Amino acid sequence: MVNWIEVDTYAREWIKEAGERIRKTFTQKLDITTKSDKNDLVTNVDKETEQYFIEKIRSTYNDHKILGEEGYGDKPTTIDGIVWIIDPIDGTMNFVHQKRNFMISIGIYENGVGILGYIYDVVHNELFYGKKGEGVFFQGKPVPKLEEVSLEEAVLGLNPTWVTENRRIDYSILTPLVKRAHGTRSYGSAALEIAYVAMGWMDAYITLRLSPWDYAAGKILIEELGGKATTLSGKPLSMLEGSSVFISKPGLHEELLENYLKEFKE
Ligand code: 2AM
Ligand code: CA
Ligand code: CA
Ligand code: CA
Repeated sequence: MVNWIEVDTYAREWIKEAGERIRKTFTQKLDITTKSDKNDLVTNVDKETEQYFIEKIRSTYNDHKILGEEGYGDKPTTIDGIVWIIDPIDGTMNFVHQKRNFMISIGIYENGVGILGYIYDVVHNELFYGKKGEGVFFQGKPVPKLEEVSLEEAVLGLNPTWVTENRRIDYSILTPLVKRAHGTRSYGSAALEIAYVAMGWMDAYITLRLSPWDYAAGKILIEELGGKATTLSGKPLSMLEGSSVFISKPGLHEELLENYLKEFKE
């Protein structure tokens, strides 16, 4: 039997300490490199933070597996057992340019089921936390369930580049969606945007390509609150490979899938 209370206690302690370490780097010079393209950055702090978590987890739970963005984990090929899915800094572009609007994101899964989710706003020292069957909490206070909303009343999170010409989706599909929505926002951190939907600060989040560490924690929070977390064509999200991501309040999810997104090809 897994002692989830103990796992939760450790996870919080490590997230807090990792956050303190990241805040201390604000006055230091960063070592920045690019990955797949010019928008895809990684710094020494991303790598050191992931290594910090891995060392803590391995020395405490040697039977747990770790999937981390920067590749220092186990690169699991199945989702069996306990798997920690870690994004040490979600929103690295924001970390580099703004020193704000970035998150530590950790989802802990048991045989593919999300049990504990943490999205930690390092700069504000604020934790969005969810536990399967026990609810979602922001700064320790319970977060209400998500309620239905129409597109006209909704604020959508999406990246403006998807509404220009791009290879993944015809902008003629997204343009009317943007026009009908009450408003759109783009924060540049998937974990932050999913946490904001959980809080009701936005109503949906749409993005064309993410990896499991970007949404592993957020999916737990959203589903615990009665929201939906799927691909843009409505399929389940995988914790082993990436896809498009569509996070939404109930009702709005069905409306957008039916009227705008269901033709999306992965
Ligand atoms: P990251 O900062 O951890 O890389 C906006 O860029 C959001 O998309 C961030 O949450 C970012 O996570 C994520 N993302 C996923 N794949 C990306 C890529 N190839 N380039 C830039 N951002 C990416
Ligand atoms: Ca990255
Ligand atoms: Ca990320
Ligand atoms: Ca990252």
